[in-house]
Amino acid sequence: MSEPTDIGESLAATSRRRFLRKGGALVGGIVVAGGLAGSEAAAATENTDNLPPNVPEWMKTPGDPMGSQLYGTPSPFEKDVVKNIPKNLPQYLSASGRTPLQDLDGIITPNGLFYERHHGGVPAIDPEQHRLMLHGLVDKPLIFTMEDIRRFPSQSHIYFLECSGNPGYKKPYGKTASDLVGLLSCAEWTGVSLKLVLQEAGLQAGAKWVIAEGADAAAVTRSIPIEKCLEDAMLVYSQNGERLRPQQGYPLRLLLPGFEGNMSIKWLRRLHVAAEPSYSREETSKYTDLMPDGSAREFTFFMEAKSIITRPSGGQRLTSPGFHEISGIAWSGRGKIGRVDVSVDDGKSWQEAQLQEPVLTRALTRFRLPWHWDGQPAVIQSRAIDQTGYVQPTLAELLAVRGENYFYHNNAIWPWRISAGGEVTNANA
Ligand SMILES: Nc1nc2c(c(=O)[nH]1)N[C@H]1C(S)=C(S)[C@@H](COP(=O)(O)O)O[C@H]1N2
Ligand SMILES: [Mo]
Repeated sequence: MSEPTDIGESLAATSRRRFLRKGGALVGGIVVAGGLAGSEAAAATENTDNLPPNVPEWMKTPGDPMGSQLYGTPSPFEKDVVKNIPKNLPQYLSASGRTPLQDLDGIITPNGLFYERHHGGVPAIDPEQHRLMLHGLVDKPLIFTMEDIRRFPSQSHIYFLECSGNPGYKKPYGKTASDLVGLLSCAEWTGVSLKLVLQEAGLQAGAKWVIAEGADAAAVTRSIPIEKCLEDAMLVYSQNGERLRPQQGYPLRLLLPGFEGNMSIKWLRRLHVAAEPSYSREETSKYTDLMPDGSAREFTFFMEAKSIITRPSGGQRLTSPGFHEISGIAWSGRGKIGRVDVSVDDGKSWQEAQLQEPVLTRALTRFRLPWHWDGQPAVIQSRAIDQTGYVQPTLAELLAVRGENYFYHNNAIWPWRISAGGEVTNANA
């Protein structure tokens, strides 16, 4: 490792300079030298009144009183951490807003930053007037109020949700991790096991599909195989502890862990148990992949293993050579992430990243790799391997199989290019 060994010299250069301490693994802050932390250069451009050894402004008077905010919001200094609504796409009724993945830590998406994707706007539903109808091949057709749903035994699980149009382009445009894969979020969901609700109505012989319909203007409809309904499907009313946001399906949504996002019907109003799928718009004209031989992949369901480095990532900048933690997220609709490999040399060699425990099934998994950047141009990327042994493909590998027509289900590796100046950009763009 090359690093400044003379701390005095490093400080003289600039008080803001980060350095590695010899033998230590951490990035140092500012060492207090002679009671004065700011160099002349820094003092010229920055207000140092609030820096040590001074007592900062915010310690001199009491802070805001309790009750000034009845629902907490982030610090005003975090005002740029917001949903990413692409301006190059028409954003009207069929719209999407992406999670700013590059600004988040851990695996849980705050509710205000959860991605949103809707085909007919966000309906304003009064929960008192909302009903879920369950009919078709059942012994006892039922209509539930929200109160009825909440009387069932509840359960909570952490699962990711990803749109199959994430990013929805074969050539990845976009600058940031959010531009590329921001139609992805992860939350703790609370609700009822769909299996339990189906058992309440009693499934009849021949029940092979459950057709779910939303109460929005688009009446988004998808057919779900009965096996999934009896496995881990949930009827969800809460997200990260509070009731669903209107954008996420308030007051009730379906959640199909690991399946493509459009099947997790929001504003859920109807479950029709049937022998055949409905062949709705969302499973025929949309969300199918036209293959080179002219056939179409339909009912693909599972989101295959995928990962992305979120730090450092597009739009960010490495301020100086030295220690940088490479950190990102990995996920698989098939189950748990088994391993994540990271390459810092344009794919020539790979190192195994550390996975944050606990690794959860069908949830995001945070991975990390300590890295020493030598200040030279570099290409960094991650590759997820899930518990089934499936390996996340490169874009070239994916294109070779899927051809030029495909749009959905793009789970390719996204490399980032780092320039000598530390700028991070999309290496595929
Ligand atoms: N009723 C209804 N359900 C819906 C949609 C919709 O437009 N209407 N959009 C689907 C799509 S395409 C996705 S990716 C997910 C998005 O869920 P989110 O907005 O909570 O992130 O919801 C799905 N469920
Ligand atoms: Mo979607």
